[in-house]
Amino acid sequence: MAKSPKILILNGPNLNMLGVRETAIYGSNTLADIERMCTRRGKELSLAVDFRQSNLEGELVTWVQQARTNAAGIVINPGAYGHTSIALLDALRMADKPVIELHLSNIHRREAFRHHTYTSQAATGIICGLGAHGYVLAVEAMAELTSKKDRA
Ligand code: CA2
Repeated sequence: MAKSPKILILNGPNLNMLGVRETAIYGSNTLADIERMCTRRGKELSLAVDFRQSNLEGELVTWVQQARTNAAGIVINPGAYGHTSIALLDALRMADKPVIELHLSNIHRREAFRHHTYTSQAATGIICGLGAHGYVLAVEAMAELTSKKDRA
């Protein structure tokens, strides 16, 4: 049987705290709950899901670099690094893969400093404000985007 193509789902700083605090903004699902939702939907769509979180900018950059050769597409919730990190933007630009930027909250309804993200300049598409369900939508969009290109 053919191997399922893999998508990388990256989560930036503090997202390991989901479901513990600030549930009014980010919902009550934990990151482990969201990983299960993505893995399940991925299986239904014949996509393997590699789901990771880091609080370290450099580690996220390294994982994006590695995706050049070992993933068919990247979904990233960059957390606050989306608003600050040119390094992450550069890495995503180099990836040469479909990239979906995702935020649980609607960053455009929040403080002005959250309205701009550097990383969105490298994104094929952006999902925000739909909570944990946004991740499932991102997996579905990735199935479509990666079916059109060579898949890793
Ligand atoms: O809405 C999103 O997904 C964000 O990427 C979340 C980031 C925030 O800086 C972005 O502006 C929007 C923050 C993640 C922090 O997550 C926490 C979870 C629970 C408790 C505290 C923080």
